[in-house]
Amino acid sequence: MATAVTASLEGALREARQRTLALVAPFSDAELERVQHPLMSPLCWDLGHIAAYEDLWLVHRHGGEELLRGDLADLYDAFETPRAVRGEIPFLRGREVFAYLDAVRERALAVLERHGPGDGTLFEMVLRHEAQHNETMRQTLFLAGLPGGRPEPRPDDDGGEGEGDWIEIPTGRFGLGARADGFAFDNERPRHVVKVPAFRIARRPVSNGSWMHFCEGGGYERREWWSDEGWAWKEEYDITHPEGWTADGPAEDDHAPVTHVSWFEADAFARAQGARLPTEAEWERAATWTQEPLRETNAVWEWTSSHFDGYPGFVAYPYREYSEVFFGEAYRVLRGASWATEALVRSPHFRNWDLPQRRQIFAGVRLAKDVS
Ligand code: AVJ
Ligand code: FE
Repeated sequence: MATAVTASLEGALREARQRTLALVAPFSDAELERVQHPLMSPLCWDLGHIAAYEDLWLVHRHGGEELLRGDLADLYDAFETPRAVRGEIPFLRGREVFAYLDAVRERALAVLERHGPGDGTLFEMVLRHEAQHNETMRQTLFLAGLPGGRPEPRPDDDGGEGEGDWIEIPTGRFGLGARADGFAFDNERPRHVVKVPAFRIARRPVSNGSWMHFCEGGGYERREWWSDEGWAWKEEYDITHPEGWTADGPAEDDHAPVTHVSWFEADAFARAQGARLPTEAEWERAATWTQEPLRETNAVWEWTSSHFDGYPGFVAYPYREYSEVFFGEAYRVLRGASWATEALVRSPHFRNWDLPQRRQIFAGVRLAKDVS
């Protein structure tokens, strides 16, 4: 007999799939198979990978059954088959990949009926995985200039009100990370108390208009605003504005948050304003600070100054390759969520990460400052 939990997981799985299918509906098989950008997988690789992940975690690990397509396991494993080679491999194409999605889903629902959801964690993880790949696919659509890669104009647009305002948060201790109950990714735990010195944080993310000023004020030419690594990157690739701008500037409104900037650019911009990027502890303290809420935390991912690392007492779960293999100096943490992030994935505890030169991600900047 289906319990309420089972029924709600079934509904959530159905909705996640409807969103995935709607995202790719406008495209021909050829468009789905093409490598749209060297940094990204063909869209139909993402589709097959979504199915393979669901089969692995729900049917095989949770249900104890054989994989439906064990022969495809390596090909759809992000580590065995890195993005750079995904254009050349014999992944499923055309209607085969949609049939694979359907067949795995049927097996997953049968497992749910037979075994129940367990503590629900693997189902919650698989749901979020599909949603996260929707955002990855939107990054591909953005880079390719295809529909679905840019936000819709916002009806509740407030004209950028409050840009330039700072919120001051006094020195204090707070619990960083997700509580022990409910779903969270391994890297959000354990929750632990940290002391955060007083700081200021901008009420809103930096807008396109402010970034335009930065460009016009020689932002990309003033050596003193850039880190050594950032300057070398900018010179090598001749970067003069955010990804996706034309010679006339941004495609979206002036007061919309600037998007598709690298960590290097975010860091230089902050220095040019006499400010800095927030640490992730500052970001989470501000995002959970009830006295004065941050605005626009769901518009762009926000770069922080923090490297991606495990919290004290970190335990990898359910697999090392979700987070642990990325820990260290190479990656920077982004917080918040973007317009392309499903509600399910949005959380003040969620930690995203990417390399400092990356601009495919829907990333912008929120400034911070010391309290002097
Ligand atoms: C958390 C967004 C960095 O896309 O690499 C997807 C999410 N993990 N499949 C990524 C993820 C495995 C991950 N990010
Ligand atoms: Fe994945």
